Amino acid sequence: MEEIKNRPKYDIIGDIHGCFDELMKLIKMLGYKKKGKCYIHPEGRILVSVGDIADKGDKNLKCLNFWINQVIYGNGIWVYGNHCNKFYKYLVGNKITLSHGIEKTVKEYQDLTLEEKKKFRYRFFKAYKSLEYYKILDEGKLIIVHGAIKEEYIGKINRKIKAICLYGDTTGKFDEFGKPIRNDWAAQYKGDALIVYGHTYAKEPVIRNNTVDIDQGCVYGGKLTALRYPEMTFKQVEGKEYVKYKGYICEF
Ligand SMILES: [Mn+2]
Repeated sequence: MEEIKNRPKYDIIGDIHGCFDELMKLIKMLGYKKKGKCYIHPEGRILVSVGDIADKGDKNLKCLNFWINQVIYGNGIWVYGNHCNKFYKYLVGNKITLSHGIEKTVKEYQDLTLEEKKKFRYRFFKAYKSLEYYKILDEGKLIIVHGAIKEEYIGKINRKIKAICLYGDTTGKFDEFGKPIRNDWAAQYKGDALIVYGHTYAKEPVIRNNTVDIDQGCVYGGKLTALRYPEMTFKQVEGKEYVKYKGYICEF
């Protein structure tokens, strides 16, 4: 017990995708309280997001604003997700396809006044530019990533690593739903660091070879999961079905 007491403690949240009500319910359940602009925990626990904070749900900007505050005011960790990255591209003026839920986030953003847009963009960039593709925590014992990472990539960064972090270990092939087919990287992982990731919708958290998938498809009527580290316990809330899931639900 003494060992756990002195270690940093994190509450790592799975893919939120605009499910603000569920997020609030979960963080209150975890014991976080609002102080100033962000939420803090009386025991000094830190909130962590595996990315994909917006798109598909009904309160996308609220979710982004929540994490922007957590990051800017120094009480949160968030790693890049593919959806976060797409919205960043939109905000800097790149041409993107308005599908897969981002059209909802863009609509919310477009409904802001000019002044609000300017303020939001400034805050988003400020937070976003401070983020990383994967985050090494607890002296290398814990890695947070959105899609996937391989043991030999930890501590390095290049184009290929960025892509695997955002999109998972994709094969370049697509299934009949049009979703990229991914390699089962977690099945091959042999590292000592615990890797906590999202991006792959599974009914319940999947624990394999020191990896944990905490994307339980909240926005598809699944659950929003928090993994408490280092205790390795889960807290979950039920999600509403904001959008129908088309594809295979990962089952192990
Ligand atoms: Mn994703």
